[in-house]
Amino acid sequence: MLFALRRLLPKKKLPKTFHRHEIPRHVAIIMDGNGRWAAERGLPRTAGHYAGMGALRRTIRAASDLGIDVLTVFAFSTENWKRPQEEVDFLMRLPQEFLETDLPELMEKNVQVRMSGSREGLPVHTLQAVDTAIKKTKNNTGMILNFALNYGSRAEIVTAVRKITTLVAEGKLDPHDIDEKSFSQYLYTAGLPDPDLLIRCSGEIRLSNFLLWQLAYAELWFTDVYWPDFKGEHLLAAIEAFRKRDRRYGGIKL
Ligand code: V07
Repeated sequence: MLFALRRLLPKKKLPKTFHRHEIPRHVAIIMDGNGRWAAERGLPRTAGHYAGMGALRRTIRAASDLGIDVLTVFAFSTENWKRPQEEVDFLMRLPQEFLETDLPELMEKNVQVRMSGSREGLPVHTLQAVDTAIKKTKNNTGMILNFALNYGSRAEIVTAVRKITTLVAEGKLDPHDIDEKSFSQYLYTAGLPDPDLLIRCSGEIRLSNFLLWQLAYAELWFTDVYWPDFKGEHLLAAIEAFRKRDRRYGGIKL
C-alpha cells in the first residue's frame, strides 16, 4: 500500500510515497518547548501550551493520514506537579478544552482515545473529560491516540510490580509465568505495541522518565524545533530517518 503525502509537504518539496512497512506502527512524542516558544515572544507559558495544542491537532491529522496505528503524546508528567499552581491548573483544563473542540473530528477520523498514566491526583473535571472521550471513542477502529497524562515510567513499573507481587502472594500467579510479554500487560500501555519511533522536540536529548520499558528498541529522533512550531513536514522527516535506519534488534542482517 502506498500513501500519498503531498498534503503534508511544503509546496516546493517533492511529493513522496511510502510503503506500508516503512511507516512506524507506534510513534511517541515528547511535546517539549512550549514555554520557551512563549518566552521568545514575550508571552506567558500558558500561551505556549495553547499554541502546543494547535501543533498536536496538526500532528494527529498527519499521523492519522499516514496510517500510523498508535500515537502516544506526553501531555503531563508526574514531575509537572512541581510547576506553579496557576500553570498546573491551566494544564488540567486543556483535556476538556481540547476534547470540546476536537472530539467531533476524532470521531469523524475514527480515532480511539486512550490514557496512559496514574488517575491519582488528577482533578475530577479532568478525569471526567478524558473518561467521556475514551467511552465515546471506544468502538473506533482507526488510529489510537494515547495521552500520557500524569505519567512517569518508573512509577508505572513499580505499580506493575506491586500488582504482580500481590497476585503472587494471593496464589493467583505463578512467578514462572512472568515473562517480558506478560509483564507488559501490567503497564499503563497494556495492549499497545511498543513505540517504533520516539520524537522529542526543543533540543533536549533525554528520555525524562518516558516509556523506559516500552522504548527498549525504538528509534530516537530529536529536533531543535519547539513543539508549537512542529508541522507535518517534521513528522515526515522523523519517519524518513526511521525508514533509513537498520532495525536489527541486536541481530545481524541476512
Ligand atoms: C496539553 C497541549 C499540547 C502540548 C503539550 C502540553 C500542553 C491535549 C491534552 C489532552 C489530554 C488528555 C485528553 C485529551 C487532550 C492535553 C495536557 C496538556 C495536560 F484526553 N493537549 N494537552 N493535556 N497541552
